[in-house]
Amino acid sequence: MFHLAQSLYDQWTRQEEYSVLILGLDNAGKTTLLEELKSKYLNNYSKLPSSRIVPTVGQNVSTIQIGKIKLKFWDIGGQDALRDMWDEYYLQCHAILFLIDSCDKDRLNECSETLKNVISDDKTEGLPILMLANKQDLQIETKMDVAEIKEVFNKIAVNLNASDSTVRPISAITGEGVDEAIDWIKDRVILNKSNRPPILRK
Ligand code: G3D
Ligand code: MG
Repeated sequence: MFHLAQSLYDQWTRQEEYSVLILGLDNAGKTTLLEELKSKYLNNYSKLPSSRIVPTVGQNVSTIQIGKIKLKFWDIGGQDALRDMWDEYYLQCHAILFLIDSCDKDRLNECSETLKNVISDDKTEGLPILMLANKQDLQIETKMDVAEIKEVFNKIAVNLNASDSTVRPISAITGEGVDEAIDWIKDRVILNKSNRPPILRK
């Protein structure tokens, strides 16, 4: 009897944990975004100054609590050599955040080809994909606005039949757009949980 009560109690108190991959070319702002998430959603976390954010080798992982669920973010590095390892994470994740540097027109083609590779991999089929037009705070002539970025990236997602995706503006440095991005991800992983069930944590 005690065991039954204990197991029911365990089930009630367990929390759903969903993993979110943060992908994008090197320099897109992935690690800066993770720092912003930590400082916004973790108690007593002081953000690293941007001078201390170095190119990511290996992975940065952080888990935040949003309402009743946990979101575990994985920043796994975007340099060319590291991109080959992304697919090892696809089957374990529940959503993808794909960061685009809105000020780097020169690498737009490389960036869109990279997104195509992500979406056309069978292992990402059905995953919610949130494309973030980052660095919107910068006031420089070469900055692409969200409409321009949507024009390129929405088309890719639609052509490749990504089942649930959108493009949103963001600034990982000022934090603008971050809450809305997290809300989108939270709603989508819950909607998709029969396809990708969460991990239950105590
Ligand atoms: P990565 O992890 O995707 O490789 P980083 O990218 O987080 O290391 O960021 C790369 C550079 O872009 C950093 O500048 C960082 O401060 C800057 N950056 C990231 N997000 C934003 C943003 O939203 N706005 C602005 N203005 N800059 C951003 P440095 O100069 O340190 O290389
Ligand atoms: Mg990094």
